[in-house]
Amino acid sequence: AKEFGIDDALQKLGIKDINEGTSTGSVNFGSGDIISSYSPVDGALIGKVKTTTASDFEKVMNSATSSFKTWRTTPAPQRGEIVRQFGDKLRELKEPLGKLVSYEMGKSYQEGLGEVQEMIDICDFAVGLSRQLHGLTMHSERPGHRMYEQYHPLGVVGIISAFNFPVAVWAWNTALAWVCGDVCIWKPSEKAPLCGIACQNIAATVFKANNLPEGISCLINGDYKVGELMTHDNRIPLVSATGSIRMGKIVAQAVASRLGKSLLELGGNNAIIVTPDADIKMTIIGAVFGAVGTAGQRCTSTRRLIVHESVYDTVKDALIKAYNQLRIGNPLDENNHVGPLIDTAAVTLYEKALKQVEEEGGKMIVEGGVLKGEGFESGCYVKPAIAEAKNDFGIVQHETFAPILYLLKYSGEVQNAIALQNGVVQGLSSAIMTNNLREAENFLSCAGSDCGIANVNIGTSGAEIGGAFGGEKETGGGRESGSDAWKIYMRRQTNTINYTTELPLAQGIKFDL
Ligand code: UN1
Repeated sequence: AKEFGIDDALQKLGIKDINEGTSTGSVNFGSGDIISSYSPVDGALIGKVKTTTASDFEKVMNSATSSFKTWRTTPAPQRGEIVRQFGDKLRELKEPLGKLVSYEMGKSYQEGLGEVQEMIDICDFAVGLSRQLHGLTMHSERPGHRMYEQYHPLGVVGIISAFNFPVAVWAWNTALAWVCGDVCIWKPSEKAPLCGIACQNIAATVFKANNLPEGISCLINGDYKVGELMTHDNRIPLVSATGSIRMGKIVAQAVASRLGKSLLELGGNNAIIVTPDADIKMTIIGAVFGAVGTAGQRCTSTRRLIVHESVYDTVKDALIKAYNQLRIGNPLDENNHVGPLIDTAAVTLYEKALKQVEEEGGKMIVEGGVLKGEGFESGCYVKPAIAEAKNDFGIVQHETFAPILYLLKYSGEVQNAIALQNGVVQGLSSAIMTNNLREAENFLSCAGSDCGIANVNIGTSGAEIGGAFGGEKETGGGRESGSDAWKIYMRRQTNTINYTTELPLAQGIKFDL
């Protein structure tokens, strides 16, 4: 890692001590066990982080609730100005942070930079939004009355994020929540805790420079038990969680049992439909990036290709050719396309999935396997694989967080492909490759894709921040990032004001004293 400047990056991000347990600022009160973060790139220890105990959490909560009192009364455009400064710091630190993301998580350096760019983009979006937290005005049915609605800050927002987007998903939530006047407590994935420390350091610098309490941004560390401190705590009105469907069901039930709100962004099982009219060159780029980018560890990764029988062999041959050209290796080396999986546990799940697809009758057309030898010492590097399969295979119905692509065939009308695409429990992202307007519009219609994201002539991954991001069914129904996703971070209040000397009742009710 040395030759790629990791030491320098860590230093720029304020991560100094790899042995003592890295702690930062005043709001990381960790005094619990230590998590060691190892890089999947080379297996080396990057740093150690102290976890948050229940009593540490009380201190964090106190810091968050007292900071909320200051922050909620700071005018929204001024809150936007703080987010603008935060975005500027991210611009300054884009390279070291992108590098840390790449080294701790394993995605390519280009994708690491792209992730930081998403953070910058959402900051810009949030700055504009800070002057546009609009409510509606209504016409009262009573004379001399005015009715309107306003959005107030909600309170402490809990954020639970996953290892695969260790910094961007936090930023989508926190940048919006901050301009909305909320304070945030973030539990990053225990698989990428240093990314959390780095972001907290950046946020803390900005709050300090503006004489604002650091508790507007709080960090807690640890596994699901630390997350449970948030899901069960009724001082946290909203918990935003990104991760597996299994995790989402537990979070949703815990938060619902105290009638809190949750924003869930869970698994995907995303497909690209390739119709007879598809541009094959575009299809291959979109499908290969979607399937092997981030080593298949995006919730928007392409897991299924649903190909019309008339172009099936052409697509199959082009895919095999493209996969043969993939270079797998150190993601910091920009010559490589595919980096490692997050850890060896993920490698085991990948191997199990490959075994299962064959047991269910699938046929490998690009063989997988775990890479060994020089450069692959971490044991986390695997070969992207493609299997011909059927949609109703158990393994095809399941989201395996690895670069395995299932090739499915359809015949007849586009509706048959749409039925396959919708025939899974997940509903995050979907795409169709076609130059046929009738097929495209069918896919986008109410009888078309049932996903939160439906693209035409674009793959399933790589969404821009300007749209609302999330999905239906077991993907959890939440929407983050752009459009009007901000509304969930605020509480809505309806106000009716009477400026007469009479007190008429609504619905014309007579009540004379
Ligand atoms: C995720 O995998 O949790 O659309 C988020 C994309 C990225 C975000 C993915 N912008 O692929």
